Amino acid sequence: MSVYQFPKNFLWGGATAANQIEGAWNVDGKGPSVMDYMAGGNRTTPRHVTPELEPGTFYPNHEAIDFFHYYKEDIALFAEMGFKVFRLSIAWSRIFPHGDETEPNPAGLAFYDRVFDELRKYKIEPLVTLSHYELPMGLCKDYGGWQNRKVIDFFLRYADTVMHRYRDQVKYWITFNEINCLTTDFGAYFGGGMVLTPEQNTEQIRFQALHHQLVASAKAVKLGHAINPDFKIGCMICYMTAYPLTCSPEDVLLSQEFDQIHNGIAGDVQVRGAYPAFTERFFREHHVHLKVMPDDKKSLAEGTVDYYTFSYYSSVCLTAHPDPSFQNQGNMMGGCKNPYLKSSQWGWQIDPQGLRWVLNHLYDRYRIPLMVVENGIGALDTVEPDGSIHDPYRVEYYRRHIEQMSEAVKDGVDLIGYTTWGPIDLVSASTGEMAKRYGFIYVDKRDDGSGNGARSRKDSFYWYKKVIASNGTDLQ
Ligand code: BGP
Repeated sequence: MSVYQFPKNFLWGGATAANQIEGAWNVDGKGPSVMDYMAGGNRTTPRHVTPELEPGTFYPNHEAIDFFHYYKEDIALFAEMGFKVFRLSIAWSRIFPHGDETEPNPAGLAFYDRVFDELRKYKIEPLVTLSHYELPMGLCKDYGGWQNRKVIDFFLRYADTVMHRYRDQVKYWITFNEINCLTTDFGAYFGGGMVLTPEQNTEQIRFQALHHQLVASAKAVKLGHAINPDFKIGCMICYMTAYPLTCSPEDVLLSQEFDQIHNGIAGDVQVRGAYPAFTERFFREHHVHLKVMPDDKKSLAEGTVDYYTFSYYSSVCLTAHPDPSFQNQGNMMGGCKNPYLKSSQWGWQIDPQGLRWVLNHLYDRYRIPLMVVENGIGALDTVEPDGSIHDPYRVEYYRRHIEQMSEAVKDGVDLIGYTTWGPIDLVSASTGEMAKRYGFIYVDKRDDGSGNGARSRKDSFYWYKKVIASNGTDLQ
């Protein structure tokens, strides 16, 4: 077994999002976010958005796992595992309930005071995402979400408010979760807060919304650095890893283009401060005509990030082969199955070496510190009669990914942290299920909302504790 070399102050921890854990969706003045209008689904039935809240419909994010009331207990459990960092998001609609108010909601701000105080008690560094798929519903309904440029100013008012308020409690910030999901159909509602029919869901609309988010992100970075020069502010990319299915040059070029468009555009703009060269041709050939304001270029150039963070779960293969039997073989991102990889119960291919590939690829490209802020496996867990939960599949998934991260560190990559998704069971973003469990901590809650909410430690809880205590050297 090789010697692992994670840096001494490596940030080990876990990651969550407000809408997937907090619940209390309308408590203390909170307004609804776009996720509060999403009904539950499952692996085969997609979630759907209801135009209004329907009395008979179950909305899993309304209660989630009630972190709003359990935060002390949950943070104590994170501390018991030895967390150095906890990634959470601030629910924008807890602070600005409708989104366009001029004054924030004091009770919403006070909630995060309590959470940050609790983290500080255990010396756990908060890593705060400003926007994690949770645009206030008011901005979706009245403004059409991120396709409307006015949303930039509402976002900046919100960012300014929370960055001032928590300037001494939070050092690490992320502007937008998985900002690049707007390059896919899936991103229109999740990332863009836009309710669109399939005909309206065009690249024109989504890339315009992405442009607005990129400008908003850059301005928030500049603003944050002015509020506290010690802030570290990062971008967050859903790393869509796509290999060529064969060594045919067509397949190789196709996967390169996929990487450029889906990962490269948002990454380059946020790290390098400008759209990459390949965008121009892509926009021209895809009839995307961005409305860019005179100052946008300057704003993007002035708001480059301090570090690059990303989520990594799986990989797919792509082929230019026209035979439809090669296409869409059951992966979430589309693409083809990789014959060398196994999949999770939800069909996500498990590819630990892909993580090493991505880390090297990103560090070669950007030369700034990297953080893996989401990585994990959604799985069905069984509670034994004595209450224990044996989850060797989860331990195996993490062990293999951490081994590959350590290889990347030895390759010379400047990797500063790792937050697993999610350290505690939470509502799945794509399916709304609780059954798709990610946690080291089990939550007694089912897909229909039943359950008493009690927390318990799975086997993986003790394993991750050992990993952190040994700074990633003891993975057995
Ligand atoms: C990422 C999101 C998270 C999270 C995760 C797992 O794309 O940033 O919010 O949910 O995926 O996905 P899911 O919950 O659909 O299993």
